[in-house]
Amino acid sequence: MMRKFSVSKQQIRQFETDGFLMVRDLFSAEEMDLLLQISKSDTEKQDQLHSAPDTEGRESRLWLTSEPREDIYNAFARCHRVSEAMEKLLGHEIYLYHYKMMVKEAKVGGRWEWHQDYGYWYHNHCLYPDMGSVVIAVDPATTANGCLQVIKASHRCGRIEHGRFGNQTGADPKRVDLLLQNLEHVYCEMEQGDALFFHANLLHSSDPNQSDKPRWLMICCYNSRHNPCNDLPGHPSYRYLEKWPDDRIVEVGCKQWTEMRSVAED
Ligand SMILES: O=C(O)CCC(=O)C(=O)O
Repeated sequence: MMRKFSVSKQQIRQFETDGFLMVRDLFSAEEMDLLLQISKSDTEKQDQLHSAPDTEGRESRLWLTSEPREDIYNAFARCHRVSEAMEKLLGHEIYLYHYKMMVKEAKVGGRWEWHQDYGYWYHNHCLYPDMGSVVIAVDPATTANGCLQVIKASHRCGRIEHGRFGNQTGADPKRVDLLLQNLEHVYCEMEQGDALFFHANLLHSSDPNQSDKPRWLMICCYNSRHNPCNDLPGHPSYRYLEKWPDDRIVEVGCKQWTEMRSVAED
């Protein structure tokens, strides 16, 4: 059965207070099976994977794009369940900034330093932190395989200084320590199909994957229309977001999966 979701006033208040909102079971098993099968067999995207090694040289890998295409990734990023919820949570008209796959393979997947996404995006000349992301669990994410961690309500502290750690950008560790002494540290364990909406100033990180299970997360990021920024590949300035009906996920996903299989059999 196709899911519907409309964010409630209480959930909007919770997002404003905490800087994040977990929505369990936002996507059905059928939708998640398609995303998992397609993304894990997608040789074109695998070729685009690049690495942002952590300070110990472990592999934190990702592909990232803002390309509008008739594919399952766009169907997730544009579907009403996500795009309308994000618009209500941020309180502004939004557009798709990019979508990406965060790949942490079993045993070798690296850590992500504590950071605010706005710590990165500020340098793209985004004027305001009126931006947000949704994390979609492609694999179950647990403390063992390096689920996302957040510092609750840290989005209200404003932008924190960021520096370089390995090949990553990370928030000032002294300020992170101070925040961890005062605010709640939350491990966001997720089942396949759960979704986590979070604000661009929320501090988040993740541990290396030392388990024998992969941890893939799809993350879709949005900017507000009123927020000017550089027009960069993968980080574009405003372009109208075409929202897709929720049932396009299965429709587009089945078509893409059939095409991928027929190419593989040729
Ligand atoms: O994949 C992860 O664990 C971290 C992702 C992240 O921090 C980000 O995309 O900003």
